[in-house]
Amino acid sequence: MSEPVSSTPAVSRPDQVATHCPYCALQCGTTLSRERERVIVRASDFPVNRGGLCQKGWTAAELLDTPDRLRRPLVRNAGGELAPVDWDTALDTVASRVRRVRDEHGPDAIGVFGGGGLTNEKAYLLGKFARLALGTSQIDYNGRFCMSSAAAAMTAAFGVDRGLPFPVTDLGSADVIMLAGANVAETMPPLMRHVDSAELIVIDPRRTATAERAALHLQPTPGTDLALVLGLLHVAVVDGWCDDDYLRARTSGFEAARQRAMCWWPERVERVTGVPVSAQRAAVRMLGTAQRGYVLTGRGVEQHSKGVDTVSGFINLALVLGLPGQQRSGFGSLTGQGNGQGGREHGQKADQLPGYRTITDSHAREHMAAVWGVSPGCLPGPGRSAYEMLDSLGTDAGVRALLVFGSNPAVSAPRAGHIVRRLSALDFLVVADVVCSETARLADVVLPVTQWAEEEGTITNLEGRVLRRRKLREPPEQVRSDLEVLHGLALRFGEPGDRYPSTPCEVFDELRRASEGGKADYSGISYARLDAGEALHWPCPETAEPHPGTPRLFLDGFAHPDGRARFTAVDHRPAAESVRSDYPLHATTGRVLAHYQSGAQTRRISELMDAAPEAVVEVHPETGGRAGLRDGELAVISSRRGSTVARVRLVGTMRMDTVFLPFHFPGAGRANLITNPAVDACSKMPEFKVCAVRIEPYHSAASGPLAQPLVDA
Ligand SMILES: Nc1nc2c(c(=O)[nH]1)N[C@H]1C(S)=C(S)[C@@H](COP(=O)(O)OP(=O)(O)OC[C@H]3O[C@@H](n4cnc5c(=O)[nH]c(N)nc54)[C@H](O)[C@@H]3O)O[C@H]1N2
Ligand SMILES: Nc1nc2c(c(=O)[nH]1)N[C@H]1C(S)=C(S)[C@@H](COP(=O)(O)OP(=O)(O)OC[C@H]3O[C@@H](n4cnc5c(=O)[nH]c(N)nc54)[C@H](O)[C@@H]3O)O[C@H]1N2
Ligand code: SF4
Ligand SMILES: [Mo]
Repeated sequence: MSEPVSSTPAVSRPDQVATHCPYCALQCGTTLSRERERVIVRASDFPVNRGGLCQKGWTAAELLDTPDRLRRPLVRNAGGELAPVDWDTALDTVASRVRRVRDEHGPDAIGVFGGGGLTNEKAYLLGKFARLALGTSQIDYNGRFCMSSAAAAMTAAFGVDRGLPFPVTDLGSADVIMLAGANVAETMPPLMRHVDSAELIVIDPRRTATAERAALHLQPTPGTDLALVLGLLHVAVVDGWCDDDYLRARTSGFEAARQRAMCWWPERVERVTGVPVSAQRAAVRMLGTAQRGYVLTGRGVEQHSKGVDTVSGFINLALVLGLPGQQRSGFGSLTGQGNGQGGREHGQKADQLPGYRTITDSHAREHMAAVWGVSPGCLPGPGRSAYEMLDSLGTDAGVRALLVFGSNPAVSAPRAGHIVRRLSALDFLVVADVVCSETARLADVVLPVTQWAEEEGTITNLEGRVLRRRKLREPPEQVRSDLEVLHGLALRFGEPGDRYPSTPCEVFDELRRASEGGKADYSGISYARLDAGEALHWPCPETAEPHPGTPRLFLDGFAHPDGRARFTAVDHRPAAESVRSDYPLHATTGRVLAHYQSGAQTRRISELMDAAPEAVVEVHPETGGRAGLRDGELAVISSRRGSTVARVRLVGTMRMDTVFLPFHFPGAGRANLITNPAVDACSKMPEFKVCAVRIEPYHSAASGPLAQPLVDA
């Protein structure tokens, strides 16, 4: 059934355009206008945000003209400085240096690192460029750090992975919503409008702004969600909340999952997680009695070395209660980046080809080879995952020349100190960005690219709806789009120019064909339909009558051959790193309202810097007291991988065994100096959300490398 036509009209006035926020996956609808010399952002009445925006959204235009915006290509000169050059010089330098690496070490010595903020067109062309023009298997992207655990678990359970298999607006009719490891009040504030009328069950070690709004807050030890959700499944079975008809008709594999859960009786779960038995029972009762219940996961439960199994645990719980694939209930994972959904469908992931196809599948290879006009044998196989690729940089068998489009791993990758050393060990580093990010500062060539309000394209939001990004104004003179950059580079690698179109609409038309017949089928979607205001959720195949798109997946069956959702039998295990006497506390990391990701964009916006100027660490007052810390003073937080500096914020609702650090800050304030790069064996997601640390006052710990606290380095 098609959703009502909604409000993303195309351009209505020359100085005004309907588009979407440049940041998170909610993709709030905005209207941009030029008023005198300024660009003004206003919220539009788009279904996901209904006239609301968060602080990041309404201040986004400031980045367009940030004083240190990149306006010329830069090449590192003999003196070691990044100096402005013309585009031909920059692109020729990239081509000759990359070719040299390829000649000496083979195509797999070239790596490409993409981003979930890139439009669908950019993500698609980047994957094609890597595999055809460079001939490398070594391409992955920052979405590996974001949605990979949820994607793997949802694919296993449902046969297809779309973050929300239903529109956001469906949440408005929910009576109970479980938010497991998601702090939407800070990470997607306008989403709160949709969940406000429901009773919330929030699972988070911290009492977040979201937890404040909850009817029930479960506050587990970081890294114990799998035990917790096994306990919830146990309670659901024992207390009689199973939907037996649903289990029989729509699922398979329940018995094995049930048996595992039977070993996780509530008292045992309380000992492991710290969540009282009564709270476990209350949570299951709330969801069990709900007429319209939803279970949603976020990065809090996913960014672990057992992230996939943990998400599978939450899916098992949702299945036993009969929620997924129903009109008025469901399971989903909240996609993170602007194009976090589309970014994982079009082939910038190490193991994927466009249309959400698997690169090792011979039919998929044949299909893509035909679209690209090459033989299937030309297509490389799967490459390394994001952390594995970064860890290999500059090593003998690893990647020696790297091209980064749309990520800032010097700040956002786990064990960032090590990753900066690896980036520095490369023979050659190229970064395309809008500002000179911490990663760009390490590069040999920096390519200045257009920003959201200066380009056209499409984005797929957290509900699988394809949206149009539209252009308000021309970019600065010497700035090119990522598509133009890829086109220019491909020519220099001897590729025919028409294989790399540089207009978004042409790329999209090719992407449609590439996706045809794949899981994420976009073939029935066109710029014309989107510009007419149609709400199109994939899959949307090309059919004789225009296909209405698929706002709700799985209503008639799950995407496995037998139409059933699959339970996965999972069991709990401890975090990759346990606390011990010299590192007695758990550290977890995440986000604050005012900043986005590595902060490359939001640290340049004055209102956001006023709101959150520097790295902080949240600590329970008693824990702080024992460590000799005072509110507002600097502390050093150390793990086996390194130390970071942050200003102490004593928070009475913190667990006494846990500290929290946002990861948005650079230099010595990088939370990722301490994080654990242990990855999930299946998804290769790093364990951002738990590691063992100690905390001490800055003045008693500082020496050498920490001499300049909180200063960008
Ligand atoms: N303001 C802001 N909004 C954003 C972003 C941003 O950078 N800033 N980024 C966007 C992106 S890419 C993403 S992926 C999303 C992420 O959105 P969220 O998943 O909501 O964000 P996080 O803050 O990473 O993690 C959510 C919560 O997990 C909790 N947590 C930590 N460890 C554990 C644990 O072991 N178990 C449980 N149950 N919870 C735990 C943290 O305390 C935190 O409150 O946000 C998007 N929106
Ligand atoms: N400790 C810890 N670390 C984390 C996380 C955590 O919770 N804790 N979360 C992880 C998650 S979920 C994510 S998504 C990652 C994100 O971390 P990053 O990948 O570093 O994300 P961004 O800061 O958004 O980096 C995007 C970069 O690309 C630039 N850019 C923006 N748009 C474009 C474009 O169209 N083209 C090009 N070429 N460049 C562009 C921006 O200026 C910026 O420098 O961080 C991960 N790291
Ligand atoms: S919630 Fe996300 S999309 Fe909406 S304004 Fe904030 S950052 Fe932008
Ligand atoms: Mo993310």
